[in-house]
Amino acid sequence: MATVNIQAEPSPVEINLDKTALVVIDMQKDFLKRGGYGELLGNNPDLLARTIAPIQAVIKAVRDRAMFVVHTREGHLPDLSDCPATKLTRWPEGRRIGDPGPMGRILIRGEEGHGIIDEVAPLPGELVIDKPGKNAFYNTNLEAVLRERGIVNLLVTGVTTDVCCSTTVSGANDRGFNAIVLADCMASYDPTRHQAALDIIKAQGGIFGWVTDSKSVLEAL
Ligand code: TIU
Repeated sequence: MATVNIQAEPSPVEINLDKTALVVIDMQKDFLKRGGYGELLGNNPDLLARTIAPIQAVIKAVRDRAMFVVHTREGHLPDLSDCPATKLTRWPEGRRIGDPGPMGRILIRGEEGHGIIDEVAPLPGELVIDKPGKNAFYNTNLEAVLRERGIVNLLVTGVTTDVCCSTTVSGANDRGFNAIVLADCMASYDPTRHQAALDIIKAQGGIFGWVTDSKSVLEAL
């Protein structure tokens, strides 16, 4: 049993690495590249690029320790049968999930834009969770897989802090997982919302989890 102590806020956190997984949330071209879903929503996807190098460093360290790695992808079936009407129609026609874009149909499974960027691509044997919602626990088998493996701690990275990452952290917390967020491995399309989401996670003695960074995790590993 390898137990390590990670410097974090609001307090240091001790984790057993055998019971810890790295979660890499939605590092998809649709969010990080021009012409994807993120840009369609009015955002600058370049704001997410700063996460790539620190995530690469953490993935490498975690793989070197043979720890479990989970990647997630937000997206929908080609017939959109798993996409709520409210998620479709909130934006004008031509700028909706399923509409054609330069990387294929927006946020549709199997299209180029739905894929994970090459820099942090999953290795064979790593779990890839396809999720229809923001929260990675919603309508997926993530909870079952983590429980089967005895995972209780999640090192959480990816995009975006205030949408898919914060909802997944909240979902993890409700299910009894310790969520430890790596701030430099996570980004929002708005730095103010990034900081606000992190502040909410670590407030009130760590109401949803902990906030740390890649340097502290790499030191602990
Ligand atoms: N819009 C936004 O910031 N994010 C999303 O829609 N999905 C994820 O965060 N992955």
